[in-house]
Amino acid sequence: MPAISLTRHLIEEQRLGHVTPDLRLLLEVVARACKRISVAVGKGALGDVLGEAGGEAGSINVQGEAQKKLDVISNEILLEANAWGGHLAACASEEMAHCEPIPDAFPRGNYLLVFDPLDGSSNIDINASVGTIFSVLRCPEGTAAVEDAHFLQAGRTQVAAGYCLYGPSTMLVLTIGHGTHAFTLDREQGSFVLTRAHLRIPETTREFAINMSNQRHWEAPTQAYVADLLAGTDGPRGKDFNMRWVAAMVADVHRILTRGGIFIYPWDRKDPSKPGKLRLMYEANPMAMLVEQAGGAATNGRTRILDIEPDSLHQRVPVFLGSRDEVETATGYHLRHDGDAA
Ligand code: AFP
Repeated sequence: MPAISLTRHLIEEQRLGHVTPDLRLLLEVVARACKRISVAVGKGALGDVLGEAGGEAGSINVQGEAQKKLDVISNEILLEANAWGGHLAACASEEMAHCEPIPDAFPRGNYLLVFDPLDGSSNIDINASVGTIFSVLRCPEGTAAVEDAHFLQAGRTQVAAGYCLYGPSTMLVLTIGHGTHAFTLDREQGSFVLTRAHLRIPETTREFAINMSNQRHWEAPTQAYVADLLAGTDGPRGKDFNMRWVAAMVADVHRILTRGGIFIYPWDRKDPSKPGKLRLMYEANPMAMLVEQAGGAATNGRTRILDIEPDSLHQRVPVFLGSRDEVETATGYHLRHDGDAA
């Protein structure tokens, strides 16, 4: 059986009516940009790509976080690659305060692209996994000048979502609403090859991912849920759980898509002004679509992530995603707590 490239996969999806020619082009362009980012990441210390952006003074992004050189390089690669193809109306990035419409010099398409150009960038300097996360929305019909408000659509309206993981191998994981599929970059050929079609997340799990150092800041139902996981066979769950934390959501979610588990970044009291750490549009929505398409579930502890109506481009949310039964259990702790409190 010959290898199925990403190009062939998308052409077959187009024949089935699952993807328009413009969306196919968009996804090919994003994949090409990810190959360029993969090369930049792979150069490491030899490529002058490590460390902070902005020289001595440093550079801070709209999230108030220090930017790494590779954050800036990856952002520029994605913007440049998507500017001229005629498939997009505008891009929004975790690294930019506002959306960036396609320059007037180029034709405008009907899609909006949202991305976190380099997720987990604190891992760059220790040579651990990082990734790019992206989401595609339709530009509302009749939009003359694209503004941030046009991006504020619930995650269930995404037409495609994916990530590229720059790990020991580079992998693109993609959904266009017909299953979640994984492609591995063949570095000799320079193309992504389908290596796992229709990923399925096991419904039950014995593995969880959370940054335990924040434990004292969590709200009561999150404390109770994790305490019961930690109690193992001695507690109400009656089984032992294992824990993993890569500190790059792409890598943690990739493990869950591969062997199951629950990923949690809950609300905490460290900075009560922030309703969670992760961004709805750049991280939670695309990952929730990929996970649901693989048979898993994703909530903010109370509500399905994909049903949250965004109120701003850089909105943050708590995230519980992965194996369906475990996400339902964790969500149950929060809903019961709210019910008791009421
Ligand atoms: P950066 O891309 O800004 O480094 O953040 C990555 C991330 O948002 C997400 O990928 C991780 O799950 C999470 O941060 C790790 O956060 P902690 O450092 O608080 O554990």
